[in-house]
Amino acid sequence: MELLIIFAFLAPVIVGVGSVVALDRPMPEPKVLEPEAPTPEPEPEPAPVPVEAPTVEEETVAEPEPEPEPEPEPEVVAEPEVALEKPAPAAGRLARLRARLAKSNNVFSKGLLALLAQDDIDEDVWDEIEETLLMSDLGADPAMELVDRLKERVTIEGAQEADSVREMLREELIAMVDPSMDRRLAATRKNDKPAVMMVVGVNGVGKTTTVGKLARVLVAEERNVILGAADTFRAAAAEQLTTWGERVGVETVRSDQEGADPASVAFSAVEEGIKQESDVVLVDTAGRLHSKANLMEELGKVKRVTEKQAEVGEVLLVIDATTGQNGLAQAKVFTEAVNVTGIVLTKMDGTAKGGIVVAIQRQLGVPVKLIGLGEGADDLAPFEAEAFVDALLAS
Ligand SMILES: Nc1nc2c(ncn2[C@@H]2O[C@H](COP(=O)(O)OP(=O)(O)OP(=O)(O)O)[C@@H](O)[C@H]2O)c(=O)[nH]1
Ligand SMILES: [Mg+2]
Repeated sequence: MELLIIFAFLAPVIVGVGSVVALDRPMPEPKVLEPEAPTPEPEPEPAPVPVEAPTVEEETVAEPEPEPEPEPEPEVVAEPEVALEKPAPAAGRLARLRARLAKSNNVFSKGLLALLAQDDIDEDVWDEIEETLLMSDLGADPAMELVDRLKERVTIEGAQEADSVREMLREELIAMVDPSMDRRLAATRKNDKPAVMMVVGVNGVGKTTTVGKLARVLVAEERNVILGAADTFRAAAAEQLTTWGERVGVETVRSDQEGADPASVAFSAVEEGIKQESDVVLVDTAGRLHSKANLMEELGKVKRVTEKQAEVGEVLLVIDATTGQNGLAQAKVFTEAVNVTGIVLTKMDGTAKGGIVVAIQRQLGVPVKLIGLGEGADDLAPFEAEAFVDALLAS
């Protein structure tokens, strides 16, 4: 059973990544090797260096003078490898973490159910129901639609016991979240090359954390993963990513130079992935403001250049769920700059409202594929419509 779910989550390619991927490619330029500006010479060991050595060690080695007596260089090198973490499998995480979600969402489990369970629901009550739905970040159109559907059912089926009202609401919410959307991740090699995923979004939404958590999910599925630190904006960003990777024995390709061309780093990461016959290359990018046209353009370039190596089968747009409807306008610009194939909604463990899932999918036309439910390393869950709604309705 567990295995089946895991399979469903990561099976895309076997069944039909073709279709997942076919939608998005706006056909990059012909497959010439030489990327436009960035990678002047891909072959003679380009600037981005595959990282392995912890800085600590390098410092010890670089020490010019005879080593100070207290610390002989103990083989710290071996330590990280021995201490590799074993990430938890992803299957069923949403159900397991449901309490985190329900915490901030009692709008559904309390407010709405109480209103619907009344014997006589008059127009005022329906207005109140609609308001409650709006407060859940569902968005105006879906809220109205849901009220209409509930009205229709209450009219036909009459007043109901609390349990049947809950069931009715559950069914309608699941329909709104849309269980038919394809939420599988393209995480399997294709055309003899790694599956490449890019993670994009505005500043601080949780991109790097998501890449780190996702790498763990993939490692738990025994996939070989390479990380690409294409956030060259801050030196700390590559370090942050490298740390995530090291915890589970995953290598990070990064540049030594701050401000290096992100497209070049992404290119090299995929190059390395091809060389190592990795299953997946995960590329982290710098946070950027949707209103900065040049930065949005840069994102398009990172993708185009990366695709000179291998198709980018998945572009995950990370959205901080607590920003509610505001996050949506930003998101729209991203979908225009790159072909977004999936949404990762982070910080759903905070004050976020569950309705945001529906609003995002409706407005962007892209499925929510993963949700972040905490800062813990394994607090990233594959999105499942039914488990999600059950969590919303749990009291
Ligand atoms: N509570 C909670 N915190 C999260 C979640 N995902 C990420 N965070 C936190 O959000 C903060 C920012 O995360 P990062 O991964 O650095 O965000 P980023 O998008 O890479 O940031 P930039 O690269 O600076 O744009 C960190 O403190 C994370 O721990 C989540 O699902 N829940
Ligand atoms: Mg980051």
